Amino acid sequence: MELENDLRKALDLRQFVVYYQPQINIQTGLVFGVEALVRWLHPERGLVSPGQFIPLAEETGLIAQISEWVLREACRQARQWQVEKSQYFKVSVNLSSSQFQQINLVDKVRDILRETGLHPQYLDLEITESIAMHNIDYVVSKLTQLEHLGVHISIDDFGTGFSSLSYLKKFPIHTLKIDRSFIQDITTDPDDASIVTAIRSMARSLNLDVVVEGVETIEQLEFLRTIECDKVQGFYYCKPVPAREFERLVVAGT
Ligand code: G
Ligand code: G
Ligand code: MN
Ligand code: NA
Repeated sequence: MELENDLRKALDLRQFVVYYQPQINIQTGLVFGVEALVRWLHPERGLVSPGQFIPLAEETGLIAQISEWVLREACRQARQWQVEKSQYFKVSVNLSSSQFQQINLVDKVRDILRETGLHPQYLDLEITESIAMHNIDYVVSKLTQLEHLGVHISIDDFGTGFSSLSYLKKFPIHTLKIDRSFIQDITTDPDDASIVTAIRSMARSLNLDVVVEGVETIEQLEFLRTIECDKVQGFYYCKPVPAREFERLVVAGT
């Protein structure tokens, strides 16, 4: 209850901050994208993870405003890196399930792109399989409208949703983000290795990109290299960091 009251005031008090985690192409060694991950800087509790407050925001209906703020802030920052640093990263923003259900989602995205000056090809929207499975016809129509805007769509946490794979040919999506639970033991568990190899191969024949999440060790990275999973994200390279630190670590070094 107390947390709920605090959450209501958090936007006005500017307590949210977006962290960024680089996505690297291990073939070229270059950063091609960043995932935007929101945090709540609570005055007493410190840094509150979205895993804790997103569900509360969903319950209380505060999610719409918070999500809109994150989307705008991530687009603004990505555009600023282009203008000030000549760095053209694709920025990935997580869509919550209620955000995806919003009837004016497409208009909102269009308005924010216009307002921030970010070209749609640099925005990637991540939806989870469970969102995607909710109402197939609605999802196909929404994603098609977003695709017409020119933004990219990724399926987040891919492989954990128990969903029918038939949606992969119905939906206009570009990227599968393989869930980090498959990567954790990839060098010791032959089943995980097989699953990731199979997803890679399926994605290639469906003409989908793959990003592997949760890469933490050089051994995992070397294995991924052998199965030609070139796009990775994870603590091995960098944890999610504030924009200024991202600039120091990534932009300055490129
Ligand atoms: O970065 P972290 O591990 O704390 O993120 C925890 C979860 O919160 C992840 O599943 C992530 O996708 C989600 N998350 C992070 N930022 C956002 C956001 O802006 N919107 C939504 N809907 N989820 C987010
Ligand atoms: O659900 P989603 O994939 O959006 O969640 C992203 C979350 O994964 C972020 O909260 C981020 O902090 C976390 N994350 C990113 N890289 C790693 C990693 O290498 N290991 C672990 N354990 N978590 C990671
Ligand atoms: Mn994500
Ligand atoms: Na994920």
